[in-house]
Amino acid sequence: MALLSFERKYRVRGGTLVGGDLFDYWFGPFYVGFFGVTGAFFTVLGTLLIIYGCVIDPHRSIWQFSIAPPDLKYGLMFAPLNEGGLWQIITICAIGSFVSVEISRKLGIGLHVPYAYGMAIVAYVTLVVIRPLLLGAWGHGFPYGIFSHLDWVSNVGYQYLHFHYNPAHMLAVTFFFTSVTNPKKGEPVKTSEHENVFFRDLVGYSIGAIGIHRLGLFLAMNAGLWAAICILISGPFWARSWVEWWDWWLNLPFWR
Ligand code: 07D
Repeated sequence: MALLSFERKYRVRGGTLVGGDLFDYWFGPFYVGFFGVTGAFFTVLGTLLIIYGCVIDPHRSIWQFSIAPPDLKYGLMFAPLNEGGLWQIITICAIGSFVSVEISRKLGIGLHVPYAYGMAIVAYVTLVVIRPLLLGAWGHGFPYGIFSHLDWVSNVGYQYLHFHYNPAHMLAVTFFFTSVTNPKKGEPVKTSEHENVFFRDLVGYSIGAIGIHRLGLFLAMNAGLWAAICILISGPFWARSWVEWWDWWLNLPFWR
């Protein structure tokens, strides 16, 4: 029995990417599909390994649990399980489960949904795969822990003296803040019509009901994209302080 009346329209055969009819069925409210099977496999294995990592962690507080990547000495090799190997397998499971998604094709909804979702995955993969690969060691990935990943962000930030001067970080932060609905204290969150009117008054152009959503998607996707770029360039393409990067401005010929 469909949960909602319109599910009858969507719960139809076909539209699968891999596996044809084999996994083309629903488990309660969840669509299974080939990627449902791979998704369940990686999620269960990854979660069990995270629990195992917490059990063998000498800390006994959820804030302090941490599963660290291998030491830099292991470079791009596999590390022993209790010396970062666990982090490596959890990373494989995380990526395996994050990419196990095909619901848009199945339901016939727009590909903007997976593109938007994909941007968060791009940021994560940049942090734990692409940047470590470019720097030559898995040890450049961030540790999986609540405080430990915050320490990593702080440490990596200060390696470049002042991360606020990273131009791509500036763009990412601006895009993040522009895509947040943040009414004044005591005021209710408004409808998208409010944003539409705001932009009409600001730039003299009414973008329209669909347009305001397209703008929102553009802002949100760029937030993730520039976040990925800001960390990708830190190290592989710029190894000095981000404050120094701005020297090009001081060196422009017309100041001389
Ligand atoms: C990366 C996450 C996607 C999530 C996924 C799901 C699980 C489940 C799984 C165990 C993109 C994950 C799944 C958790 C369990 C497992 C595997 C989304 C992602 C796929 N910064 N900064 C950002 C601001 C400063 C620094 C991004 C603001 C300082 C560094 C964003 C400020 C210094 C890095 C941002 C500020 C510094 C960042 C993060 C203010 C420190 C990054 C959002 C107001 C001294 C990171 C791609 C993001 C980055 C990043 C915002 C300050 C350093 C733009 C607002 C000055 C080193 N900062 N920052 O990326 O770019 O979302 O990541 O001061 O690496 Mg910053």
